Amino acid sequence: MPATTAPPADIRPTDFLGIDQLLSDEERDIRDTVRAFVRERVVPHVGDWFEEARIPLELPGELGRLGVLGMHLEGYGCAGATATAYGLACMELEAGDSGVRSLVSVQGSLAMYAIHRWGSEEQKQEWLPRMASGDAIGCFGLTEPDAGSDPGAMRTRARRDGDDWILHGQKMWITNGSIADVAVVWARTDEGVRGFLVPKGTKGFSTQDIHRKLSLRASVTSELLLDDVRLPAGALLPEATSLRGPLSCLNEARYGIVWGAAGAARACFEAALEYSKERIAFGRPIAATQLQQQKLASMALEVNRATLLALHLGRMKDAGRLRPEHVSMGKLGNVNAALDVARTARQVLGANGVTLEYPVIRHMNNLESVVTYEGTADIHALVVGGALTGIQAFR
Ligand code: TGC
Ligand code: FAD
Repeated sequence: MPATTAPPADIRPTDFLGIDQLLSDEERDIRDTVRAFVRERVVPHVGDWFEEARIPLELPGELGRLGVLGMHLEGYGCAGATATAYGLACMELEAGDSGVRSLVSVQGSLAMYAIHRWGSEEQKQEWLPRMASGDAIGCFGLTEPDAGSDPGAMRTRARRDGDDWILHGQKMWITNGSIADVAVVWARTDEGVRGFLVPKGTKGFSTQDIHRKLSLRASVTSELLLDDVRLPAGALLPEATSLRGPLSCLNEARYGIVWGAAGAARACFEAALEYSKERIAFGRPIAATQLQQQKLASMALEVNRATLLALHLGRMKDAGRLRPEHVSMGKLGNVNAALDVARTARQVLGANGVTLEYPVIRHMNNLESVVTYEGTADIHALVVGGALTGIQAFR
């Protein structure tokens, strides 16, 4: 048997660099509260939800009581927490499952943020308190079958008809679509891209769930069909008048993903570390082999690096210095890192790594959606490349 030594007293394998010490007491409290919720309410069940391709409908209410829905927004029943605290919550939620973090991101950073930032006072009063408590669910319809990375190519159109608007088109890949009480729908108009609030049950508005996903299965993904939907003037988000409206919401959600990806990576690393110490091959724990230690060291490095990057962006956001290009670098770096960690961890688990008995392949598959939605890795590389060179390479 190989010689063993106790780890140095001031090194914790699950927080190698002591990043915990960079958080305030209040931030640690929020993080620990969300972590306890995830351990009790998500981790024991999420393998089944993933297998059954469902998310329990009680969960939004529970997340509302936990205080994480729109937690970084001010007023209207929202907690008004710091960006860093919100990020820590996203990290813990995604350590459970990307689908649960997605539910919270779409609700708080996309649908609620759109109303909070671009809506009228009446719209805020009507929707935000109910959305913060989880009594009403929102979704965010930007992507279309032929307009994903390039939302400016959208075909969904809204035209004025007297005081009303008539909305026609189709949205695709919409998280929470069929369970949403209100859809924030972006459409082309004669006045530029505008946003509309479409309540569930509005005549001409229907949804169709997308099935057979092998990623983000504990999350509802739908198509939204808008067949000459008549909406009153009060459904228009009055303050958003161009693509800047929806893109500003994406900054918020992408910021949460920077943290969330670090959480998914951490969960995979911890599963691999534990497994490697217990699994015996050739008469010794696989953790005693140089090849597995190299994998563990590289995963620990990526998890610590991703967490530090997320925390740095959080501090920048709280100081009002965070630009969309910074968020792009964070999303690009942390999701790619999380994918690397998940794939490495899956190998450490051998055959057990391909089952839902362990969290790793679930995270690995989920991260294929995370690297695609909210701007693909290519798109974020081009945003960073544009900022570095001053040359836009999209077109
Ligand atoms: P471009 O001409 O550059 O800009 C149009 C207007 O938007 C402004 N702008 C931004 N504003 C705020 N934040 C940003 N990140 C912004 N980027 C651009 C820009 O200043 C301009 O404003 P104005 O006032 O002059 O009109 O736009 P473009 O058509 O060239 O596109 C740029 C590009 C490619 C970066 C953008 O289209 C993009 O980000 N594409 C990716 C699309 C995307 O991320 N879709 C996500 C859909 S939602 C989703 O995936 C939810 S996943 C659910 C979950 O989290 O679970
Ligand atoms: P495309 O844009 O067709 O891209 C295909 C490939 O081409 C990608 O690899 C891309 O990087 C590459 N590419 C595109 N343009 C360029 C370029 N200029 N240079 C180099 N390469 C390029 N959308 C919403 O609006 N709301 C939601 O709630 C939502 N939830 C989602 C949930 C899930 C599970 C998934 C998978 C997607 C969701 N989306 C949602 C959609 C998501 O935002 C889009 O899938 C994403 O923006 C990419 O668009 P696309 O799939 O059409 O890919």
